[in-house]
Amino acid sequence: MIKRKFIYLFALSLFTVINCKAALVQTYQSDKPNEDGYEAWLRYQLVEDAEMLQQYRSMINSVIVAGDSPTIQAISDELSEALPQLLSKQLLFDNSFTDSGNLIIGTSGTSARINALGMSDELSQIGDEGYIIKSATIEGVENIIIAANTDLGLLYGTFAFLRELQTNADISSLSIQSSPKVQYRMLNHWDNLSRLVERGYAGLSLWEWGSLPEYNNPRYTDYARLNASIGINATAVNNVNADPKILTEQFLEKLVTLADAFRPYGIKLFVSINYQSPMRVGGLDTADPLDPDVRQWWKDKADQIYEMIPDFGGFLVKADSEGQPGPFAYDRDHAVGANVLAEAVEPHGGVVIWRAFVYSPEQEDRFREAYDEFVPLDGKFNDNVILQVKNGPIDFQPREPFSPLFGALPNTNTMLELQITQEYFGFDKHLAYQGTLFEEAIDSDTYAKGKGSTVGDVVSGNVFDYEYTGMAGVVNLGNTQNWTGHPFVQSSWYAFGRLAWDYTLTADEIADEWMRMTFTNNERFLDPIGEVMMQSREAGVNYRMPLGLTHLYAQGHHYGPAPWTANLPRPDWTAVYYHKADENGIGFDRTESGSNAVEQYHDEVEAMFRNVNTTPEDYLLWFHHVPWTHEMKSGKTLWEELIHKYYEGVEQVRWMQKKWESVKPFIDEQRFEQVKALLKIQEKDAVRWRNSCVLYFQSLSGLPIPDGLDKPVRDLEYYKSLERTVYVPAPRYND
Ligand code: BDP
Repeated sequence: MIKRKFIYLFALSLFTVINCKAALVQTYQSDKPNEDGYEAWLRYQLVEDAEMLQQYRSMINSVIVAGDSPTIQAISDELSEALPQLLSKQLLFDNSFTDSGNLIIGTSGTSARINALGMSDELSQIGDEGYIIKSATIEGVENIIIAANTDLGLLYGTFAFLRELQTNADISSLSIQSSPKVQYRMLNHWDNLSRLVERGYAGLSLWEWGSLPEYNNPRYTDYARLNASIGINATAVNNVNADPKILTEQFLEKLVTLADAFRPYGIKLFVSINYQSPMRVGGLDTADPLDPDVRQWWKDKADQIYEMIPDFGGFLVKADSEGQPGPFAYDRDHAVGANVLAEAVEPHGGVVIWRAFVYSPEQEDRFREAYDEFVPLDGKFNDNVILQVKNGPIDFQPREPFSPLFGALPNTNTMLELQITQEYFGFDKHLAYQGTLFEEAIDSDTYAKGKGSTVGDVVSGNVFDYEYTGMAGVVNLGNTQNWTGHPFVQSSWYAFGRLAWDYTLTADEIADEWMRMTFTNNERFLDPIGEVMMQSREAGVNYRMPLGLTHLYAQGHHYGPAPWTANLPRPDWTAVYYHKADENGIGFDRTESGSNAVEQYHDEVEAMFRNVNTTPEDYLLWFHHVPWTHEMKSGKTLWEELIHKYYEGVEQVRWMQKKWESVKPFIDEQRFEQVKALLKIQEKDAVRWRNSCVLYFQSLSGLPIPDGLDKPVRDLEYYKSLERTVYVPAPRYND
């Protein structure tokens, strides 16, 4: 009897197991084919919304592209690839005008039909790169037209139109006019000639120096397409810690192939140069900018480059920073140093982008340095020099106040440098959409000319009358199939381009666009993952360095926590320099009782940050050293608030994991599983960050972990040991 019962139970459980497995497999499988992410946001899948699909199919029957240039060819190629897939229908691509709806693309010079619409007023408002997309009745037929003043404007308009379809927008009465708000919308690659990418976590450099110039890898064109689709029009292809060899004839020839691949897509090529190039590859015995031979060498070099690449953008320069050579060796300042290069490229219409990322071991407060070095030079740079300033005064930290240089240089073209690659945000492992960080930086009010002089307004030349304007994004693109490693790093690349085009867009709307194009238009995906994206950066701040803490990273690779770091050759490489925690309190005093860096801001901002009560709590420890008992707005003590934030960060990651789990049915398995696995790593890392910091700060404050929060099981020594034992793959620092 017992035996029979056992067999029966065994059979029943076997049956249940098999059934559950079947059920699991069933819900597990979505009907989406696997994707490797190579196409990024240019996926051109069949339009998901049936009503919209119907609308598009009826409105677009023939495509008419006027003109004849490599850019026009690129437009035709893109449309003939995209439209049949998006609409799953055959269209005419032979420029025939049908009486059932056409897509007409041209300038008033190349298209008689567009010319006949008499759009000169509208066209005069959009400049060289802008576009107009609208519905227009021509010869009694409803058409959609894309008009611009140049072929490049048409290309941007084409991608914008495709975006409408990809995001399933209603196109029945279109009226879009758009033009970029800054001139140079640029990527900075920190790629070494060895193909290791500094702070890049997505494989080797895209640029295959070994097979260039002969082999034009089609990936270069896909790179250009993706960038042009978000309005990027410039790229510096090599590391700012530059190898002088980039200027040798051998490498210039290789660069020609890249420039040729980028040109149809409107992307100008820049190179980062090493300031000692005249010596290192030019055979001179000095690189003094005022030496006549050096001046001549740069002129000759520029002439040679422009001979080979007529639309070459110019030079990007990191000088006298982190050991890079520069004009200081000859007792010349940054302006003298930059101007010699500027003179060399000026006859060819080139620019010199001079970076303001400088800090020396002598300074009491690294925050102050760039401002103190560059403000006295305002007005001394040639007109074709642009100063490139990182968003914050230190270095791409999870949260920084804006750099006081924005708004302090009325006579020096100033552009904004943002970081897309997640050097300080968990590399290719953590989900941390940077759109919100970019938006926060861009929207910061400098008060340079009273309220409403945001960083975006400054770098677009609205506050001061800059000759050249721009934004640069440091990217990690590599030869990994999906370009960025973590699929969501693509969203920060996308957001950078969209914001560089129009800094008034919001991170939220950009995230929505990106998700629709990259994953699906299904609201059941968009709602939860939109929330995840919008909170992801804040989660990263919370589990690493909330309330204005900075730079608690392990030295070198910047991945894991090491708030205990002290006694390095330079104090500003240690964590204790930044948090200044002891048994009484924590934070960097930048008021008059400390470094007084707050004085670098315009009055209104200075007043806000100078006063502990008006400093937003997110920035509190950036500007004030406060006792652990300091009362926060919530009524908690600073100590309690800090610990709660650390715990909240971990909970946010767990919440992100749950949200991700909920969208399994709506996307392909491959990308679902990748992100899921990465979130698991992120959760583990977040716990490590939290416990390391909480235990370390507790060792100083002596205060208990607030009630209701689980105490870490392991002790501080264990977390310290992880700094030595956990391997972190990071090119240049470990390999
Ligand atoms: C820091 C990076 C370093 C870069 C430097 C820079 O750690 O690798 O070379 O910035 O911007 O963030 O020059």
